[in-house]
Amino acid sequence: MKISSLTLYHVSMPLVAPFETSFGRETMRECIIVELRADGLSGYGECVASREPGYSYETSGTAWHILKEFVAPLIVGQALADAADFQSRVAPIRGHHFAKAGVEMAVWDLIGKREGKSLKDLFGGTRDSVEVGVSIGIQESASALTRTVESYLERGYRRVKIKIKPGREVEETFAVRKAFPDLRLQVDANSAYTLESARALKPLDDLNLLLIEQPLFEDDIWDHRLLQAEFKTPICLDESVVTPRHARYALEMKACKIINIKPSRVGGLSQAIAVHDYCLAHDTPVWCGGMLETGIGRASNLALATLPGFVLPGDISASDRYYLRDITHERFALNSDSAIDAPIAPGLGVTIDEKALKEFTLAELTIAA
Ligand code: OSB
Ligand code: MG
Repeated sequence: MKISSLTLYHVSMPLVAPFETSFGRETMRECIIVELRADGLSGYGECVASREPGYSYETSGTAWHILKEFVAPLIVGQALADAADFQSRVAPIRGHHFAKAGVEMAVWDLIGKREGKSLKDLFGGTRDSVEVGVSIGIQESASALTRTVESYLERGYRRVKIKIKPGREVEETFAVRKAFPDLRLQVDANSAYTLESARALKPLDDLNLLLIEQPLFEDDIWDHRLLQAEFKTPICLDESVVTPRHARYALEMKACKIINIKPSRVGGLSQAIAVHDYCLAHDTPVWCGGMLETGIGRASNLALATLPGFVLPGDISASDRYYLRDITHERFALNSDSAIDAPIAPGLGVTIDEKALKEFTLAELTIAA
């Protein structure tokens, strides 16, 4: 298919509630929506780079720059065969995985629409719905957190992740565990500890958590290996796994027992599938992480998580957990079994609410052949 144009929409959308992690607090969520046109079709993708470089060095500003100056010239006016072809074209651009992943998603949407197949079918997904949980940000107090957890359990979520940071972990996690002894519970530190300060996490090792996510620095697979040796609870890597190679390093080093897969972090859905395949072949459970996606990225995550290795619930909550108003007409709802149906229509299986997209757009740029 010949790419006739690429359009970028820098959007900012109000979250239903502020989301606080060890790296900051967000009340508005920024991202870049990518639209590719080819052969009379439009394909959409979501680049999850946010306003600040807190989770990753990439921001909506760096992604805009990389997409406009470097990715667009490599693909606009060119014939693209598939995602692998896209990856080989952008290979000379070092890093900037969020930027690349946003465009790769649009390529998959185009391929699916052209072939009349859903992403789930293109990927070879093996289930129609995906078990999901909810990721809860840092709250004002341990009791406020427990009340927030309870409200999500009432809404039907059966797996909860809580965000932690130094000084806001032991009391919080103990309070939630005491209130809900049988809850499938996990914690996420977003790289807030060092090997030394991670000693504070030791009491959590007795709380029967599903996993402890990314306690240490992003570039520190080795120290995670030292930490995992001291914990019976599985360590799960998020930020540290940025390529399929890093998944291999982590498993060979025994730095973790579980991997959180985010297509954005590894540079695209094709790379996410490669990490999945590697983990499946090495008996390592994976689950699909989230970046507070709009309906576009949510559809993509759901399709990915239909693959057989995604055996733990994903951070892919219902649309109403994030946005009162989304930019897709489709909204994703939680089924009674704490699962969400993967889209079945061709491509991502979602349609754009042009009016909402326009209202949330801060800047727009089209690069045409
Ligand atoms: O570390 O998993 C994370 C959101 C933004 C950045 C990083 C993370 C998260 C989440 C939210 O935990 C997951 C979701 O989309 O619900
Ligand atoms: Mg995480």
